[in-house]
Amino acid sequence: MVKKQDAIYASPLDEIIDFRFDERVVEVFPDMIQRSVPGYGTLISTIGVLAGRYAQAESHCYDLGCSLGAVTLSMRQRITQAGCDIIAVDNSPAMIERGEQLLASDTSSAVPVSMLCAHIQDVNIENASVVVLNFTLQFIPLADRLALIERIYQGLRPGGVLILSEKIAFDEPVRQTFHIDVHHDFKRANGYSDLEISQKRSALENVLIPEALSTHKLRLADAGFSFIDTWFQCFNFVSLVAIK
Ligand code: GEK
Repeated sequence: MVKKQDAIYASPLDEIIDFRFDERVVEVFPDMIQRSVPGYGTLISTIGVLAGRYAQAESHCYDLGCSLGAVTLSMRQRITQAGCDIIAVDNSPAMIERGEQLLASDTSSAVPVSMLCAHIQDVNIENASVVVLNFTLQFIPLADRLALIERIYQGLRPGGVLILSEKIAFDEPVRQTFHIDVHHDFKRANGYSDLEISQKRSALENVLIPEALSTHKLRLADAGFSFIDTWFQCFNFVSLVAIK
């Protein structure tokens, strides 16, 4: 796929409105996420590997907040257990429309995929062996997060896994400053200007609410998960596994 370059925040804007996953974002999304999230490619390919290990025969695998379906396609290539399918969910109609086109051109595997345009808070999770929230929980209102994690726990089979990737915040100011500074260096190294970095940051301020790693781990434990570990971290971007 040819990646169209993200220049959404390249020119000065009179007013910065809250970030939305609309058609303009969809058009540049692969470039935007690759240049903004350190380790994105590693995360996508390794989530496929984890799904390959934890998928159970005759179960559902969920990609919640699937965007264009990068995690779905990676899981699809790695799942070999019989009778599995993937349910990919996003509440952006533009993402789902484009994601369905990309899925239609993927001939790498026969694992069935359904793409749904819905709020993940409304989706029934059942008979699941793998559930992925790859940078999605951070967009869910704080008050809804525990209920969602609890529903995922209830819908997982014993031995099933939740893979949770998030941008995180740090309680200690010195640590917070370090991680934000090096993340901005990462974005500069990928060609974003200071103006783009600062306008995007303002657009995300009320939309992407990061929490501390300890808060995520406590919530997973409160929901009932028995094994919880960080398997990936680069600066303020982490991915956790939680096994039922
Ligand atoms: C990837 N996982 O490429 N219900 C459903 N979808 C939602 C909701 C909601 N309530 N809120 C936000 N989204 C992807 C990347 S992007 C992360 C995930 C980022 C969707 C939103 O429409 C967007 O597509 C996605 O969650 C977050 O691995 O851009 O930082």
